Amino acid sequence: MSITPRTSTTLTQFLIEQRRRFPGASGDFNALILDVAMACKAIAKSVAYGALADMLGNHPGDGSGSVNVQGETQKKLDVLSNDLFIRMNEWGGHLAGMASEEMDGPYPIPEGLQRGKYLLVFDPLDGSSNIDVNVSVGSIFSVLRAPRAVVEGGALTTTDFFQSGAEQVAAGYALYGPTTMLVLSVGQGVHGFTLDPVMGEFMLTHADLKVPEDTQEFAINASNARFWEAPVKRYVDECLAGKTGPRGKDFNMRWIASMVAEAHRILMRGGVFMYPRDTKEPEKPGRLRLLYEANPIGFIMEQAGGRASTGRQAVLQVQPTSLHQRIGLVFGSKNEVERIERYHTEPVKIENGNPLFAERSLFRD
Ligand code: AFP
Repeated sequence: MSITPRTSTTLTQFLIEQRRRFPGASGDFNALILDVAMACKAIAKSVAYGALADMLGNHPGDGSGSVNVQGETQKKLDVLSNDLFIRMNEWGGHLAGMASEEMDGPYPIPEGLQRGKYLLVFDPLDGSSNIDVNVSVGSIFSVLRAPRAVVEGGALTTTDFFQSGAEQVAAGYALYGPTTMLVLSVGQGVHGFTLDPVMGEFMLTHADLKVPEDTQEFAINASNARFWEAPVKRYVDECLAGKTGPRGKDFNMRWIASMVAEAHRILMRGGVFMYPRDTKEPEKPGRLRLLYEANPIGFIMEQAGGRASTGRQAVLQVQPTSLHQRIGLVFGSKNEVERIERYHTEPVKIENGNPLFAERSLFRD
């Protein structure tokens, strides 16, 4: 269904129009998305106040630091954003539980509050290493259906969240950049809303976003080059070789270290993002987390005509096995992602005992 952009359409109006497709719908889902949007507005406000509201730096701010389940130092805004997501979403009666990058285990809806039929999974502040340098950060979220037993009062368990990305009911992100935007898919394309800071409303400004199939822009943290697997080295080498290489065209490179900002750039003008599986920490099969980073961004990309992959399979088909599972991730313009997948299936040529692509790598000494 194509939606004509009207900058007078609010997120609420958009959701009501979408709901008309399901005459029997209770309205719970719309109310949930509006609660998520409210959490994002509150986070946007804290991000915007920055040092004025003592929002920069590490949590708890007394120098002792706090560390999340991933072993990462938490910023004050990581902790605040997580609290805002919980507070704004636990009371509405639409959720049976939540899980977040910043919490070790699942968060059940407290006794005395009504339970609902959805689960919410989120990274409350992605790219938070960028906060102190005033570069864009964002929140990423994924909505799943809760198992019936949990909706009916059974205990919430970690395995309730082990649903493949293809099972997501909705996914989206908020980007706290020069403007605050909410980008959302409820499984009918991808739509972008810009926060009108005076009205406090998200307005539909980017209807039916599509990722161009081809691109000349790629994003990867090149400091990891020595840990890349051969197919990734090959792909990057070919991009760097530009017009004189096998691709016959020049490429440009970007790295923000805030995946949500990279995803947004790719939605706007195409590109490919890679944080592939590598050999840097062999016990970790990638840097990014499946349930609250790869799956929601993968859903958005696929809904916008792009592709998201581990390099070996569509990311949305991966069966999760743990809450904070990490995974290699490649997403963006379809033809480029498919090319990278193809390189993963082609046999690596060996010359003098070394993989050919590693030997030719422009990142090698
Ligand atoms: P933080 O939220 O801890 O800053 O991590 C951001 C992130 O998960 C993702 O948004 C970036 O693409 C990636 O990590 C950056 O990782 P490098 O620091 O290794 O480039």
